[in-house]
Amino acid sequence: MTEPVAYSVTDRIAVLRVQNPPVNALSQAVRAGLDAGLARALADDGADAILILGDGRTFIAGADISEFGKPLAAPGLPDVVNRIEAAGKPVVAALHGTALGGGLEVALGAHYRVAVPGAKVGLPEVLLGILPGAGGTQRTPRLTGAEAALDMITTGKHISATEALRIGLIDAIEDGSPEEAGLRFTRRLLVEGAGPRPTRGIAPAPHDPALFDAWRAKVAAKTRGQIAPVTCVDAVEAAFTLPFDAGLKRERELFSGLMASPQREGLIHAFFIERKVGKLPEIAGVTPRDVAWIGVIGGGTMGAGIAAAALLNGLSVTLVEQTEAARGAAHARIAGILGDSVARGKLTEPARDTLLGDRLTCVTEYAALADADLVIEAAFEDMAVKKTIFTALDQHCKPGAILATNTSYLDINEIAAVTARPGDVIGLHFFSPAHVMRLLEVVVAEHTAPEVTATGFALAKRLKKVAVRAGVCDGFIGNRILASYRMAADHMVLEGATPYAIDAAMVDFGFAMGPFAVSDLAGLDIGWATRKRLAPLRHPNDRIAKFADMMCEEGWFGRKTGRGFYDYTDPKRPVPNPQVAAMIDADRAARGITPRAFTAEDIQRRYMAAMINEAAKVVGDGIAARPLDVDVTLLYGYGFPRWRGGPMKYADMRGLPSILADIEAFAQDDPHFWHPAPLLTDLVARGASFDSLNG
Ligand code: T1G
Repeated sequence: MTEPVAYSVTDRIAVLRVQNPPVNALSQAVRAGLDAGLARALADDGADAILILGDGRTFIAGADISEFGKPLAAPGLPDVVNRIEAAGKPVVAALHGTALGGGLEVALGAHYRVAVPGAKVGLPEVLLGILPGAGGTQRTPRLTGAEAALDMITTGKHISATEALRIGLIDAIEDGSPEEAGLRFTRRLLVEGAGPRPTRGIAPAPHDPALFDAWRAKVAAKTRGQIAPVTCVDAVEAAFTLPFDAGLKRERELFSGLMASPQREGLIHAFFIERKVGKLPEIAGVTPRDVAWIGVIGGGTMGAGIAAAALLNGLSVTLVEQTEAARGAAHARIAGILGDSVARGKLTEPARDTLLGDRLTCVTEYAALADADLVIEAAFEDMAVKKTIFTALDQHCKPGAILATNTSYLDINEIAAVTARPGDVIGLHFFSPAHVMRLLEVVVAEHTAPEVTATGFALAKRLKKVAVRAGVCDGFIGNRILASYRMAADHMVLEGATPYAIDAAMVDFGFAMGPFAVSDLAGLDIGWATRKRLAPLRHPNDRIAKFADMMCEEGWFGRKTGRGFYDYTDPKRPVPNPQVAAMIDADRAARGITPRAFTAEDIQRRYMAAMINEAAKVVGDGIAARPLDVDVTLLYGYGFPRWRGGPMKYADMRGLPSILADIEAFAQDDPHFWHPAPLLTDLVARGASFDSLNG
């Protein structure tokens, strides 16, 4: 076994090389190794300086997150960093890859920092619901001043070596390997006779309380509902109000408080499931097919968004539309999206021109797709339309080309059956706007080959999306669960809650938007079409709200028509549409309902019960492989608050018996809608959690 920290001496410089793949996380063994290496270097008469660097792809990416929640094994990181800082010989950290969290804190304990050009640094603890707990909140502002430190620590963003140099966080950027760069820099220090330079010795700027109040207000508004970001401001402020050691103590207290919070638990869950979601036995070791050139059928909002996402990530695109006019409109739509990227500084004008000129072709002939590696159909949601398209694709596309549909609910098995290659057919369900939303449901049909599924996941990675495996059913994972909690929201309106109270309660819960505001944004005509489509399949006892139909009959389709549940006369400040209440009243009256009051808690409990119950059915039916697939879907596609970890994690943390009790109580009033999911009942009976099924 390799040692976690290797020791060697070159040119009278002791090199401590951290070797803990894949990211050199600061496990107990690495902390102990750094401590031992430091002691050895200090006692080594052959070493005049000490260089810390990381082996492999990165410097140290932070504390070992998998140790969180377990008892802390000595030595603690703050002590290790303090001992590095107290060293009597100059200590240099040579950074490459990503020096993050505790990794950067080790570097801040060192007396000098040099980075190779591509290196990035950051203090991303806030994204895990905590704060830098090994001196980062005290040392960073001593080097960079308050503003830059607050910006890094409250956002968790990674910054480039150039930016780190500009703000004073590092001392130099040097070419070469981290070892070459580090040795060259350290040799120079020794020649200059530079000695230890502890960061704690730097006097912070005078305290400006107004600055911190302003940051607290700004951060609270931006990260509504979260406790870590504002606590980060408090910790940084301590660097300006307390002596160094007292500041460290304050940081530790605030850190421990956050470590114990449920938000930390939710965020760490989110971190790990995001990495686990693509690990599926069916594609383990399966080599994906090469995809360099994709075809897109349909240049509407969805098709254009998919094409733009592909172009922005290095793929060539051929888009097929039906008419010359539609072809031109599609090209203009894609050009518009790429133009936005230029405006936001994400793309240069020449790069955009190359993409539009050389990488994108918009045509009206399927024959142009003969050499495409993968085609994504994003046409009108109608089975007959899809069948016609897939028949044509099957004729025109080369053998081995993957034929994907972006349908959001249609039966992909039925679509695949019109081709002679059902093994090559798959669902790739993007979310609108497709170049922005990170979620991709990879819908695996009955005959989809594992290689094709693996290609779906590889494509998602290429497009910087998070892919979730879903099975075929109406709505797959996300929209099927949405249909259920959306229905529960409509029922609450029929019984007496206002759409606005429901939206407010769910925003208060942590959602980015409430369900009615979301419907307005998506377009009320979408729900209307769904209700019409499903009408023949409904049971007579289904309670389908009529008020939304009445609104659509008025031509109110939400934001795009200026009116829906809200009035968008001032698009920045929507207000409740005053005419909606009368429609809801009419719907209630027709059903003989006397409205009753709902508290925010009533709303949240019922909404979450519907979501969790349907999610448990989705897992039980095998549509989602594991509860974590539901969590990732809701986090990345439906605005679920990340700090709650996802609906299944939320259910586990609240306790499954409590969720089941709510569902059973609702079933007393409405036995037609509420049926406890067998999986949930089973887990409660066994005293088990959803997480126990995550593997
Ligand atoms: N601890 C444990 N495992 C980690 C890890 C970590 N810090 N970082 C990554 N991994 C695992 C990850 O689960 C995956 O495992 C593999 O490494 C590759 O990761 C005291 C308290 C470094 C930018 O928040 O941002 O320091 O799936 O797939 O895309 O103040 O990982 O292969 O089994 O993400 O190249 C602060 C978190 C900790 C950094 C690399 N640090 N990591 O991205 O690979 S808190 C972080 C990342 C702290 C101190 C505090 C990224 C990355 P597996 P990957 P990548």
